[in-house]
Amino acid sequence: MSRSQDLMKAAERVMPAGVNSPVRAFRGVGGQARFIARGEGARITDADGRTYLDFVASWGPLILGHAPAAVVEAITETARRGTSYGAPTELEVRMAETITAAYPSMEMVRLVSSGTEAAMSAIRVARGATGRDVLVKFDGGYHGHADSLLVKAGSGGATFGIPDSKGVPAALAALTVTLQFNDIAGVQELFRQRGGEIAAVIIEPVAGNMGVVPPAPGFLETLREVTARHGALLIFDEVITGFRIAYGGAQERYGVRPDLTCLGKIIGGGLPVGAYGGRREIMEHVAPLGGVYQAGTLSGNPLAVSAGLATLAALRTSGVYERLERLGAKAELGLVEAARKAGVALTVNRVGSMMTGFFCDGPVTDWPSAARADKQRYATFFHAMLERGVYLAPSQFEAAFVSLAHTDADLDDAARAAAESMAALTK
Ligand code: KE4
Repeated sequence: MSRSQDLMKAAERVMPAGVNSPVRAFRGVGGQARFIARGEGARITDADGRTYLDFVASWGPLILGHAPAAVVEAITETARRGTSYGAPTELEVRMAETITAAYPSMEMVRLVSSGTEAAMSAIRVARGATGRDVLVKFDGGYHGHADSLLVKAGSGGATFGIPDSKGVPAALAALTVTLQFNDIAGVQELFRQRGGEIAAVIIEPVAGNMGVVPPAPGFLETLREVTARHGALLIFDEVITGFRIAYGGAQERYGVRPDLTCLGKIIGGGLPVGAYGGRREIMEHVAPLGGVYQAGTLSGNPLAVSAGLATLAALRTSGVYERLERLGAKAELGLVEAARKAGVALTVNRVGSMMTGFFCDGPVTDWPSAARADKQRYATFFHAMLERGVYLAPSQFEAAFVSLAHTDADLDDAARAAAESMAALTK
């Protein structure tokens, strides 16, 4: 019996499936979830002392890798002065100034403690500011687990085939309309029919929760034009893409300016931070300025903000995004070559340092095409890589992340493991 197995037996007695977030339980790929004891740079070590090259990066936050010295130092220094006050601190001002400087569309921002809170709050502000109720999202899009967003949701919703969660009142779910990602005609038709009812469209500008799916040329621009024309707000959920695919996120990379933006993950550097923000006249609806209520005991927590500020400072070093692009391209090539040599059907979608290899033929441009991927084959590949010391997301419908801690030698090792694992698929 391994230590992870022992721990999972104890965990299952006191936590649902022994985990605090569903995807960690390995139910999407089967087998024994690894309990992780420590992380260092590009690697994690499990409770049995086995070390893995990590491409999950805590689902995106760890763009610098595990336990970077600057982040550990920032947390330690801040903790020595106290951990939380429930009162404003200078650190929050610096974080808000850093975010609004990097995201010109965010004239004002509110810090919260998770991406879920950011998306939930952004929707409430959009409904409060427009006086409308209908929300539009995309099949396979995941924006956290707020009720209105657990409709045709991606990530765990897609992995476990529960895109529409139990416990969400039908009356509330009916206010969420879903479209297919990249379906420009579908967006135009819906707005032709119901434009006046729609408070907001929320989108991951690069989808990361059906696996990685980039926006088709013109898709984001059309969303921007159609929502503006009908008085609906455009919300970019950049919880994954923010500070990941460019310092200024997807809105910098694609040059499309949303009305509201959600951030998370990287801005906390591995500690709990989320944020939402946008044009001043929209954010002035937020309490205590306006009538849209949102609050949080640990919002803007000094420790978490310190970790985030240290992370964002490191991302302002010149050459960082060129390195992430080069490493991402190298990782993609390793995967593509491994599949080609083994004669395995694989479609790799990549934007910068986030990518997904779908085990299917043909392009993956939306949820229906992503859902064609062979989940069993992904699970077999996942375990073959795990045995070879490479830790991928335990779900076909998630992103793999390269960090600044990954080296060329690490990616050569990962490519070798992929070549062996792909070959094993066809034996
Ligand atoms: P959190 O509440 O998990 O911090 O953020 C929710 C969220 C919002 N928006 C996007 C685009 C997201 O990807 C997420 C969370 N992502 C998942 C994995 N893709 C977190 C991992 C998990 O659920 O355990």
